[in-house]
Amino acid sequence: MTTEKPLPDPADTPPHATAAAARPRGTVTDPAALAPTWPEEFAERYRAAGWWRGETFGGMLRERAAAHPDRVAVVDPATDRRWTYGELDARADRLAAGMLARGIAPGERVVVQLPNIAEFFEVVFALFRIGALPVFALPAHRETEIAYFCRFTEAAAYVVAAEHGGYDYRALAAHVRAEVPTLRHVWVAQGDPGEFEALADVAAPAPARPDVPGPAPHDLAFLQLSGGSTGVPKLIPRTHDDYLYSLRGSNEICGVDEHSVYLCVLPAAHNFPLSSPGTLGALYAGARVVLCPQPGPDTAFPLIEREGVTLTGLVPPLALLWTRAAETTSHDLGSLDVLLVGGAKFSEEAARRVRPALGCALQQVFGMAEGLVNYTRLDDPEETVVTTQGRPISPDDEIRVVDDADDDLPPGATGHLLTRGPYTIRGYWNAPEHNARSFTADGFYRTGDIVRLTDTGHLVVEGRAKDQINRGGEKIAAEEVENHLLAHSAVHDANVVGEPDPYLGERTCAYVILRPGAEPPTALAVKRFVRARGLAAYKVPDRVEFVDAFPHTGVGKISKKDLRAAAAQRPGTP
Ligand code: OOB
Repeated sequence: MTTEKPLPDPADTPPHATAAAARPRGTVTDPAALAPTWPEEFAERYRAAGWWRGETFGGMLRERAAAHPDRVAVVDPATDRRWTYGELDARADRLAAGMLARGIAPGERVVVQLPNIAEFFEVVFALFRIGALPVFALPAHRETEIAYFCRFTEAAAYVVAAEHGGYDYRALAAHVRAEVPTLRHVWVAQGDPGEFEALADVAAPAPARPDVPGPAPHDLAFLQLSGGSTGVPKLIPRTHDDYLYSLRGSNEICGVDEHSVYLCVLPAAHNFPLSSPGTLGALYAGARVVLCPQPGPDTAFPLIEREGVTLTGLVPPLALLWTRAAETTSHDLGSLDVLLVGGAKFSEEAARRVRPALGCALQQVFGMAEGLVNYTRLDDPEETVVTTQGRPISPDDEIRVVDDADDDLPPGATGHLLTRGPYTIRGYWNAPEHNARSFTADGFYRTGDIVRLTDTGHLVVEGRAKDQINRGGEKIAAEEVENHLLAHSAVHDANVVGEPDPYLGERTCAYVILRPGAEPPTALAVKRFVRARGLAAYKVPDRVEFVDAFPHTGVGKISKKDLRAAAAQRPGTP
């Protein structure tokens, strides 16, 4: 039994811990009404199969804290803090009580943009306890993205660190608050809060429990961001039941138990380090999470040695860097049992180097924030581990490989991957038009990935049909960047494609047709223009090329295929 309950005696609850009258009486959009869900017969099947067990995140932490309050849950090396399960649980309660007192209501959205610091977990578990929904932004996001997330989700609050990586998030917050009327609070989790409220002051000063019933297991837990292929990112509604199942399944496949130590190297809010098996998988298992402030080997290797890290997850460019650095490191990496690599295609040659260099097992992971996650298994033959991207977590993950007309292809053929299952969403948040395109009538998600199934049921990713660039695991929707390029007064038309890059796998090239008669900008000026639009830096085109015309297909559409081919032949120029 894991559903949250208020304290039995309300008299024990300090006044600030109640959902006080302070909350504006404006309408709180009912999040469930905006999120398509599984038809009842599927939900029943997933419950009967034992995939959905009626747990919630708030209840999960409560249970772990009761079972082993003194075990370390989260290590934050940058600030030399070690929070036990008991402490994390109590902190989440106090923060939830403080947020309720400030009018955050169940179902409301709170944009969370934090680096890899302990407060990330305090904040998300506080929100889980209330039943308010974290919206997971990445530290790289800037004004354009954050304002959009806040506006689109009608967010009530936004949580940042004062500074990170030389960037001042308070300035970003001031900008966003001025633009988004629903945003009632900005909370600063670390550093000088400036004009905003420090998160430490939001938390109730004395032990307190949030005076709300808490969410039900089938309720939404959070909104995750899609990599996307459209002009603006789509939001992915995940429930407690479905996400917790993906954690349990991932833990089993990756051998995570209470003795594991997970190093969180990638940005904590991303679905891969969050759940595959990630920090939440580790906490589910009662294991230890170590937050890595920087992803490079210079930071990570000493932490692996000091904390006895047993597993971690990396995108391919980082895996390459680590593999190279491991050959000469003086640090003892002997505790590392498993390295998960995913987010983008890991080349076979690089995959072969992992075990000899790092002395650990490799698991490839091919996942998506929309749901489906595939892993190579720890007992798979080496050839399978280095040549495939794994097989699904669940026996109830349905996989279809189809042609352009949605007809199933014969076994082993290469085609579009469609999927449906107990932890794959049935639709994006508040996006009926996208949903009609991104899902089949019977609920399969169109992943946009081109795959082939081996006779052992493993998937090999062969390409991509979606108009997206995968820049070393960071996803860029071509249309989003094209829209920003088109805002330049000298730009007549623009197309963004991926081109091969030896380190990132792919990088971006923008083909631009200038407006006749306009003062021609330099490539650098165009990049600066995009940057100044308030976009995450990874979305700024790596290369800008001016052309007179775009190649066309037989029916007169612009041929991105030909542009990609042209870009592939001319890499190297900035
Ligand atoms: C992960 O999630 P997202 O949502 O950032 O991106 C999903 C997309 C997939 O549809 C695919 O196009 C690509 O990223 N991808 C891979 C891959 N893993 C992801 N392409 C080739 N090989 C792989 N191993 O990226 C994500 C979520 C959970 C776990 C791992 C990765």
